[in-house]
Amino acid sequence: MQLLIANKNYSSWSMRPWLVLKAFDLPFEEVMIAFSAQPHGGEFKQKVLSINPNGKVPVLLDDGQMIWDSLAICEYLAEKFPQLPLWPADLALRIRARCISAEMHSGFMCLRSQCGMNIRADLKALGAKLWAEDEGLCKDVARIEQIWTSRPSLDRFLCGAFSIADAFYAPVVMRLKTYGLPVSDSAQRYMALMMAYPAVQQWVQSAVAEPMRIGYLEADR
Ligand SMILES: N[C@@H](CCC(=O)N[C@@H](CS)C(=O)NCC(=O)O)C(=O)O
Repeated sequence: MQLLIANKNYSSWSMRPWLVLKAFDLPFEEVMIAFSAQPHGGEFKQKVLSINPNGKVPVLLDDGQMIWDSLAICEYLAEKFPQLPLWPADLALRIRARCISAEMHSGFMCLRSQCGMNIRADLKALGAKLWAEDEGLCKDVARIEQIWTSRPSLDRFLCGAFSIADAFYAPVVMRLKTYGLPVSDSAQRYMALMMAYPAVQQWVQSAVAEPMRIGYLEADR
């Protein structure tokens, strides 16, 4: 399997299937296509378009198939490796995992647009300003609090063991940290658990070490 991703510091969609592949120790080759300086264009776009007409990453290439959406990739992996609990084995937990992953996939637009993922940055001052001014952002974080604090056990992941659902919320953990948004003790415990998870640590270390700074993805653009 080959997983096409963009810069680890910025690409929140790439992070999700990458974490799932790593967490379950699935063999894959990572192919990084760096964002270009032009928003949604340049060499990045040309390279991605030559493989995926949708023009976006992540893309999984496997066995002659191309899967071009983070949730579809995770579903594909869950089907390909049915013996592994990519989704929880328990029906109720599996329903919860699927619902919260779908909710993340299609929602939280304020958080996603106002607080772009930028793992190595410290944007707490901007975060405080946004928190004071943006009601939509506060509502998104309140809903995330609800989801995180209703996990089955406060010392475990969103649906017990690490699953696709946690991979979907990993970029939120990064955003809350970068922008210093205020969250409850219970949410902070979940964030600490995620930050200590080996696959997350690996992604973060690579993100911090990336030399490229893409202007339009920085808050001081
Ligand atoms: N819904 C898609 C979103 C993919 C997406 O927006 N990817 C970003 C990178 S994080 C991208 O390729 N952006 C390039 C562009 O829009 O030109 C998924 O889940 O994979």
